[in-house]
Amino acid sequence: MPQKKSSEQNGASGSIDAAARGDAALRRDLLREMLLIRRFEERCAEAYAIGKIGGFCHLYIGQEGVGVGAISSLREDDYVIASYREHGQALARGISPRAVMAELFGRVDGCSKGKGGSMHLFDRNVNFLGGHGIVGGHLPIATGVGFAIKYRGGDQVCVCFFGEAAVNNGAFHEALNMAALWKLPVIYLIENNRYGMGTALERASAINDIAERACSYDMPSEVVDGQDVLAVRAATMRALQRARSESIPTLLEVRTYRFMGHSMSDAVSGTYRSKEELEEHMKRDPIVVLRMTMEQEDGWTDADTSKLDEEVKAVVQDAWDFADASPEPPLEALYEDVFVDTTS
Ligand SMILES: Cc1ncc(C[n+]2csc(CCOP(=O)(O)OP(=O)(O)O)c2C)c(N)n1
Repeated sequence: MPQKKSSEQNGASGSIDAAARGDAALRRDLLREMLLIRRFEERCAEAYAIGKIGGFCHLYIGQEGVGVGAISSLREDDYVIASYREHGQALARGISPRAVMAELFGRVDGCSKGKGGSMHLFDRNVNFLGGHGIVGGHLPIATGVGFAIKYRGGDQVCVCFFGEAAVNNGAFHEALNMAALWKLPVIYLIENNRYGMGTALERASAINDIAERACSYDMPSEVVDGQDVLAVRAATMRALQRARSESIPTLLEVRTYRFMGHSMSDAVSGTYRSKEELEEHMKRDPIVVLRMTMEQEDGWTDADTSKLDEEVKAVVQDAWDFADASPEPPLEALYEDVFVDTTS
């Protein structure tokens, strides 16, 4: 969905919670975005099964409220950087469904010219800085982006998405320590979906309330309900305000759940979590949670949902057709974009 221009954002100085909840039109936009991601990814699973998508592919289904909630509160000139589970964030940031699907199909019209694939979506036109496959590898990059913003005297913010398993990686400590020490405008947003592949958080982390890790860096933090897109928006807006006005970083622990397997190569529930646990979490589908609010507050109906659903399905079909018609990159493209000469 379109992000706000800086002038609009500066004018919104009222209560953050009220701004986060928005009006019926905003809530409809948020629902549309989450539905688009859901339908898009369902088609990704289908495309993977018939060999149109190859390599790794990690679906975001169940976590849509996190990316949509956080990104909807950003300005166009802010930055987003993400891990490999980033299809939803890329779409929410405004990379077109056509360019994302073509990238997944490995085609020349993809946002990374068909050479990145699922884990390496990238588009500098919307300040979407990837798509990174190394767990925690992009956290120092986010800190570097924060440094660049401050060095240039800007008031943009960099939002960095990563999974909870990344907090046990040395890069997490180094990146957050430096951001706190140098007061950099970065929001480190943990998507705590409770599992790193098949390993539960409790089996890998000495601290289970991950937000507490912010104490080590004297950094503000917040625990957020990731299944409530409006709560994610509100928490992100609070962090944005701190980052823009005081250049203070924030650690957000957003608690969510993935409804699918870790990637397309493992079963939905596997042996590491029970069917009952999965079913319990699926009761708090972020799309249903927002829809219920809209039914109560906006007079939203099932017919409205069906109409929106048909609309986004058509967008996804168009993306599929576009991707399918796009050619594969030529062999010579292997040697392009490998090295950028910044000296000339
Ligand atoms: C440095 C590094 N170690 C191991 C891996 C293999 N690996 C890929 S995904 C993953 C789990 C990461 O879980 P989390 O960070 O919680 O993100 P989620 O998959 O839940 O979104 C691991 C260990 C990797 N990609 N990079």
